[in-house]
Amino acid sequence: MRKAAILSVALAFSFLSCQRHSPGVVTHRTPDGRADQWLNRVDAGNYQVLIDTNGDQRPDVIKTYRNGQLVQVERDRNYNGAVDLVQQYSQGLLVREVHDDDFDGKPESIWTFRNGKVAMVERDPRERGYVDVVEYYDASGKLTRREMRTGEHRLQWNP
Ligand SMILES: [Ca+2]
Ligand SMILES: [Ca+2]
Repeated sequence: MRKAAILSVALAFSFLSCQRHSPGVVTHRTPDGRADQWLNRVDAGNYQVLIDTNGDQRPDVIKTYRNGQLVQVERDRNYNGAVDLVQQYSQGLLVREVHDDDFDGKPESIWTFRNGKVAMVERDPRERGYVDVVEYYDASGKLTRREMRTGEHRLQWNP
C-alpha cells in the first residue's frame, strides 16, 4: 500500500504541473484563432513552453528550460491530460526517459542515455513502483547484459 501511495503522489505532481501552467500566455494560434502554444516565464532563461498538438486546446507537450537550455520535455501521448513520457536533457543531449507506455498512469521503465544513445533500461513490468530488471546496452545499441534486481530502487517520474 505504501509503495502505491508514493507513486500516486509522484504522478499527481506530474498531472498538476500540466494543469497549473495551463493556459499561460498565448504565444501562437492556429489559422482559425485557437491558442495552441503558451509560455510560462519565470525570467529570461527559465520558462516553460506548452504546446497543444491535437487541437483540443489543452497542452500535451511541456518543454522546460533552465538558464536558456532545454532540460525536460513532458508528453501526453494519448491526450488524456496526464503525462506518460518524461524526457530529460543535459547540455542539449537526451539523458533520461521515464515511460508509461500503456497509459495507466504508472511508469514501467526508465531509460538512461549516454552520448544520446540508450545505455541502460530499468524495468518495472509489474508496475509496483520498484525496478525488477536492468538491461545494459553497448554503443551500437546491442543488449549486452540483463540483471534481476531484488533491492528497492524506486521508479519515479522525477528523480
Ligand atoms: Ca492537446
Ligand atoms: Ca504504465
